[in-house]
Amino acid sequence: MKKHSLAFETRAIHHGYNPHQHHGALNPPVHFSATYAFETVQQGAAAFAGEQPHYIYSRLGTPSQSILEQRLANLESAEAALACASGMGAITSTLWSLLEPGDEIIADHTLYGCTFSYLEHGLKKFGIAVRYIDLQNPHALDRAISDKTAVVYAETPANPNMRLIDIAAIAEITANRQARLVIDNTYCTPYLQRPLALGADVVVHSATKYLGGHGDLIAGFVAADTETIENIRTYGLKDMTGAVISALDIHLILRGLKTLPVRMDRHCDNARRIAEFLHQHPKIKRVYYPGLEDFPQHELARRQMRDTGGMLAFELNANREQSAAFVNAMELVLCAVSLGDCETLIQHPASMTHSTYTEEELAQHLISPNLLRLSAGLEAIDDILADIEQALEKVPG
Ligand code: 3LM
Repeated sequence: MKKHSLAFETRAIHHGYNPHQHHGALNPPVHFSATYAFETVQQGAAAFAGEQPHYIYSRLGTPSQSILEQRLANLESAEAALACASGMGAITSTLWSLLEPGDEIIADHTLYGCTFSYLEHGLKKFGIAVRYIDLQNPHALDRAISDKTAVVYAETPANPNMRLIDIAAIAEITANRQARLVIDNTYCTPYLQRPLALGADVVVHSATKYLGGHGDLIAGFVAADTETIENIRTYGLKDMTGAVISALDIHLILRGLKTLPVRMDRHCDNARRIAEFLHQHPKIKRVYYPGLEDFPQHELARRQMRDTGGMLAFELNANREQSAAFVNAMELVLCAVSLGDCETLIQHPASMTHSTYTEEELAQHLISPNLLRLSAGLEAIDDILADIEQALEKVPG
């Protein structure tokens, strides 16, 4: 059977692993070993010099990590991938590798709270200029980009307000420049969206979310061409961040990937039903979900994503305290940060995931202080809707 003809669902289960080369074990072996023995000093020296392939030390990779990385690269349509200890480990290892003092990074207005904090309080401190623009409008990038711009960075959909970026349109602009386009694909996973195929140069992920899928690990990865990945591995990760993925988490992500397509379909269906329910409810002011017909970028979502995702955001016709009371009234739905878990989770970005922004910065970065964010879980939809309905009944008005 030709490998390239296999569907995503099949590759998520099989790619890069042959049980018959491992005693028939259905699941890849996990190597709980920090270091790897050489037969001779000469062999060790050749491995360190990169002249002879040999695992050296787990900060540089392990055999089980290689299987995971081959699978992730394949699913993201990338040449190579690097697994990391967290999404922030992937983002920081990548950007420390791509940027030099004096460079500029242009980022979209809306970023996950810790990514914003890393740019604002990390990169800036080390002589890198950080500029935020509205990447929903490619012309704005055309005007802003210069020879100093080394990286253009965006999430799509953006966390938490669901703004979409037209990856192909932005990539057309960066392709004619020095700048590398880095896309955080956490919200979509490669099952729903493949930024590299649309022209992006690098993809970063929090694997803590849908890829692991069960809220029991912290991990991340980056995917790109082989040269870029090896630079991030041997410089950004090895020397700058040390954000090494653990052996157990490698196993858990390989396990999570097998059910990713099945789970994503259900996450998408549940999110769509919740968005439609909230959309028609008189106590709801606005719903942000790309699958709604009146979502401003509904057409772009249809073009760029296989389905419209498991995340949504909304505002109540209520003030901040009343919105908090609504969340507190939930019984089944849990008030927690993170996303992509089996459990439906709700949280208040301004005081939780995006509390790294000041009140002024929230406004500048288009994040409403009353916004609530919901990660649709895998429970029966009627149970989720019943819980939301009973909590809404407790909101005055
Ligand atoms: C959250 N997000 O609840 P880790 N990129 C995106 C993310 O959403 C995240 C990361 C990177 C959340 C975490 S907030 C205290 C909890 C789009 C994480 C970072 O390092 O694996 O957490 O990924 O929105």
